Amino acid sequence: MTRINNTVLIASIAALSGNALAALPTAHTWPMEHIMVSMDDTYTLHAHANTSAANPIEMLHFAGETYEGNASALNDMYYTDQYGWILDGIVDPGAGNSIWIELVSQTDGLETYEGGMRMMIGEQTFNPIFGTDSSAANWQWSGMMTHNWYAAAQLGDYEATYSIYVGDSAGNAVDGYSAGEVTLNFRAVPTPAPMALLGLGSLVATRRKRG
Ligand SMILES: [Cu+2]
Repeated sequence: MTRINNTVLIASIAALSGNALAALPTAHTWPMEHIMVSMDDTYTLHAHANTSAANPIEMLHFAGETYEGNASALNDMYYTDQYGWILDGIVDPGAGNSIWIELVSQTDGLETYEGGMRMMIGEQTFNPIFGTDSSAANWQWSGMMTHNWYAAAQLGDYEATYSIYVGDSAGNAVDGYSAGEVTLNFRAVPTPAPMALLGLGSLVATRRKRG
């Protein structure tokens, strides 16, 4: 009996992952890199990422993969969803307000699409945000861990600087709070050997850099 159950289970998983791989990008690159957003007792927001221009998040292109629906924006692009916005401690924007994140400046050619939890890629909108495709520069953050998708068509280094502020439901800054700022750094790197498809890509790339 156990044997039969296992066989059925394995067949179901194979069917599921087959569909998922055909339609949606996967969170290929690990670990998660969280942008910690906090508020101090003077109502000033802070945001911190453990990355820099010298230690950027890599954007990878996965040859042979194509994505459907809004995720097709990532087709033939170098991309990552490694960065995730997350609250650090208690952040209370006040009733009716929320945390907004607004693009201040970025390298030409960097694009952003709305993501979410990494385990729920099928639920994500992939809507263009932060000025991509003429979208608004500001984006209303739910306060839940959100891993947006960053993409670029060309190899190279990219960065984006954001203001993190308390806004009303329309995104207007609310008096009494001070904004924080953070810069995210990216590097679109050449596709490593097909091992990248097994999830070993970043390991190989790291070794090569140090070696
Ligand atoms: Cu995360």
